[in-house]
Amino acid sequence: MKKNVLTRLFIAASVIGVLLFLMTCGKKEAGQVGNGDLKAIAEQRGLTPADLIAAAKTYVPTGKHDEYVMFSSGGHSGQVLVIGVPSMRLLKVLAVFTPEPWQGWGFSKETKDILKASYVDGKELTWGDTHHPALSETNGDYDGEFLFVNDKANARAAVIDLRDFETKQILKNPLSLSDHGGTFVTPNTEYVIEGGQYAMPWTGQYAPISKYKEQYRGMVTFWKFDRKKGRIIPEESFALELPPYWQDIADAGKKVSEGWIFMNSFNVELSTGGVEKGNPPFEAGASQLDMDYLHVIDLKKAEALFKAGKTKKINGFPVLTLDVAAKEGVLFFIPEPKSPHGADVTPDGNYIVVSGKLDPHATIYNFTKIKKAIDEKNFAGKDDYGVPIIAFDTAVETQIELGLGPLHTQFDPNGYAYTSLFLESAVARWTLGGPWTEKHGKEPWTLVDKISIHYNVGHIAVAEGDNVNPDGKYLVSLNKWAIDRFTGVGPLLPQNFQLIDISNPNGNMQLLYDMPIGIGEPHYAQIIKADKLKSWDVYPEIGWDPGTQSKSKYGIQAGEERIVRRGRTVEVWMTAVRSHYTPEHVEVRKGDRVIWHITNIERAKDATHGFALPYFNINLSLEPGETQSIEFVADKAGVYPFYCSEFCSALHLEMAGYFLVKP
Ligand code: K7E
Ligand code: CUA
Repeated sequence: MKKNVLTRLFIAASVIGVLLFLMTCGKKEAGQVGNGDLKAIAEQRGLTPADLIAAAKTYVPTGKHDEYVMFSSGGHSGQVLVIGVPSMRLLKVLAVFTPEPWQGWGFSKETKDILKASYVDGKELTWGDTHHPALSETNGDYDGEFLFVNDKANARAAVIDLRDFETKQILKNPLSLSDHGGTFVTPNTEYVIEGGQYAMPWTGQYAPISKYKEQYRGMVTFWKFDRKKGRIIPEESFALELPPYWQDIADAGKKVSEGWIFMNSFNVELSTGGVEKGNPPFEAGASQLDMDYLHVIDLKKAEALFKAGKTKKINGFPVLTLDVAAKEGVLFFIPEPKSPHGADVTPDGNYIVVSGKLDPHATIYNFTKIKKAIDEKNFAGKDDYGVPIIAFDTAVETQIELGLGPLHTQFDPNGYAYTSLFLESAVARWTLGGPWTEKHGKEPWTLVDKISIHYNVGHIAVAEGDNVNPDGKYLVSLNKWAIDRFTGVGPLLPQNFQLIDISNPNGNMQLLYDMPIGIGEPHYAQIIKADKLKSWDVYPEIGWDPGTQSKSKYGIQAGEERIVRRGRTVEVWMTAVRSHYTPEHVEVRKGDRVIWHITNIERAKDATHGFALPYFNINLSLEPGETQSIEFVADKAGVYPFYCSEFCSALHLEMAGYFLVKP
């Protein structure tokens, strides 16, 4: 407390110093610029010196770009948010699991097909619950090539190509309808990890809740990623059967622990709820015991067993069953304080930080100790499913009391770790042990600072803060509650992203900015250095199919436009360029099947055209060079004006045509 007051005074004093500097030295140039006087504006708007410093640290002038880009889950929207840091400007909303009209996502045939492939038994899904975006990595560092994200609601995993920031693939998990431990990647993106959450019988099977222990199961799926193809290869992917403990967040080992996966769990009690029958509700039933199990998985061994054909096909998907995993030394458990959340591997790969939602400590496990116990078969018994248990004291390095409700941890280059404190509405900064503290001459495993946030932080994201080379500088606190931070917008409030300056290793953290998120509950985000992203300005060639990232066979050049009838099918090849479509009239007969390909033949950056067709529920976004198709039955006679839905030029309103359906 005392320390906080002192540091605040210190900050205020130094800020006033800066302001005095601004106001006195070179009065006209600094204090009085453009058509305003800084001091007068600050007074008028009630801004403190600290506010002005925060503004100066976040403001990005027009035409200048942000230093970092944050990829945040879009929560219930089923999308991903792209946000500039430190300006906290929303750059884009990437359509993933949910149809998105502006991008034509889920309206063209190509994008409909990607969504359809992820439906459960063909049943349409129109939302997603995105939790954990994961950037692709090379040697444990973000490489800016791909992004992955999971949908907790239906256990799906998506691949986004960061050359055009579009979703390329969505996979339905074949085993479960529930995931949470995903997506996370291995240090060279060999595998995309998708762990389950709520145990259930394998998808499509029924088992009464009384058979929970025998027939309900958890799982973790290892999706094999092919970087060249930019796709997950389901045929080279496999899963691991897990006991019906509710598996939670996972992380891939790195450096010394590369090849290992760490995943926590809750409900080792095997509580099955049923409060209406007089049973303890889940919240109590799943918190009876003092310990749950940290899952430690030898991925290399699991992969070898899969390749050796030791898996069993379940729902057509290869699964390494529990008995094989336990017998062959693929899976190990270590007790962790009850109801844990977060399993974060330190940048050096040697420690795994697990927080206890109901425990004020972060527990730090030492991978070297875990590995030694496994090598020496130093086990403290087995669980009911035959999985070897490593004793808590054998594996733990230390525990640090951080505050109330610790959840997730990230790192910086100065040897600090940062942990969100949900119940306390704060972020804690503490020192790592080992070589980190030796290098920086600090007291190891010590809480050094805390900053209040508003309110109830879930995940935090530090710039490059979960890879092997954290950048630090900025931390974004992804807060669940906003309460009084914004103008009232009804009882459903936006969530609050708070930008925090963590750049001074010897000073305090400083709150810089609030960004409301009005699109769902974003859980996790990753922040990458902007210059690592190599996005395309326009598609490489005219007639490009983003679905395959290659030339579409339906792409055409100017002059190749045509309408061809084959029986009851009419196929249209159309071009779009400022400011007309060719052809402008398309006439069919009622009942015809219409297949319509449109190519934007522009080469100028940002020269996007739309294609809106009433009644048939179609809107496309055609970026320069792109070809997209639509397919529908002209089931109603009439005249349908179509138009360009992107304001592309002075004569944009004239970019239109008539679709005529003869009775
Ligand atoms: Cu919200 Cu990572 Cu899904 Cu924690 S999770 S907060
Ligand atoms: Cu093309 Cu407006």
